Amino acid sequence: MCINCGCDTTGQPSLHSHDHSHGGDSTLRTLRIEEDLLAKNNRLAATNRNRFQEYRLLVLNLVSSPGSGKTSILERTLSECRDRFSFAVIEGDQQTANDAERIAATGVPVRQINTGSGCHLDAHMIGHGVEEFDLQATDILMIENVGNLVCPASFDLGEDHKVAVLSVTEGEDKPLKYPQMFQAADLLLINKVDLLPYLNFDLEQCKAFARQVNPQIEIVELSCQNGSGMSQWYDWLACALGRKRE
Ligand SMILES: Nc1nc2c(ncn2[C@@H]2O[C@H](COP(=O)(O)OP(=O)(O)OP(=O)(O)O)[C@@H](O)[C@H]2O)c(=O)[nH]1
Ligand SMILES: [Mg+2]
Repeated sequence: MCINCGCDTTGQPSLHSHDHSHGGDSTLRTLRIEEDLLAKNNRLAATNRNRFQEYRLLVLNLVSSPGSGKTSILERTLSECRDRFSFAVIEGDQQTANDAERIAATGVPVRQINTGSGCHLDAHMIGHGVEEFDLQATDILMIENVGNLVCPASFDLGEDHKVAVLSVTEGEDKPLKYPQMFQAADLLLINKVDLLPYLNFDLEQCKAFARQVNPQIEIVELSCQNGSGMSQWYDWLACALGRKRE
């Protein structure tokens, strides 16, 4: 169990061999604290969701391991879609404002949240994170979560969709190894496909693994380096916003 964030809250406590006592009901207490933590987050996420609904704002939570290309995808998307949609961005990282600076260079309003030792964004952070945005004038709020394929899966931020990003340098088995994240996502962006000629990455196998853990997941292959597949992603954004505004 992660002591930073209380993740693994929905699963069973991990088993280990016992030649010692746990001193009463400490495992039970740990589970209760985790349940309280998630219940509180879920309440705040519901408040966020109601607020976003008032503005019919499409909210996406981008989740992935570090370096899969979340910020690069956002940079290209914001630059190429500035005439189609108005955006705001929240950047989550443990430290630095590097990603917020990259987004600010596109001219889109951005807020950096540093989580310190924390390994995910939570609903409370997002509630405060949007305070300075003009939500009335915004179509799509992009939230780039902390790079981590585990903990962000458990924390609802009030988003409409989690969008998982997996780059081809990470190996095609990641959906099987980290199923919670791929089960929680509605869309999988497979990024860096420009690198496929140099790798032993089995794209079809990766897609099959993703569908094995989540048969409903939509998949877009793209490269934000050479632009291939980006228009499919933009079409997905337009559809998702359209559904939100129906
Ligand atoms: N070849 C190639 N490189 C890419 C692509 N997308 C991103 N990169 C590179 O991958 C590295 C990481 O990209 P970022 O956009 O910073 O990744 P990130 O997911 O935002 O990283 P964290 O915020 O640290 O989790 C950078 O060196 C990018 O230039 C791509 O489509 N193709
Ligand atoms: Mg980033």
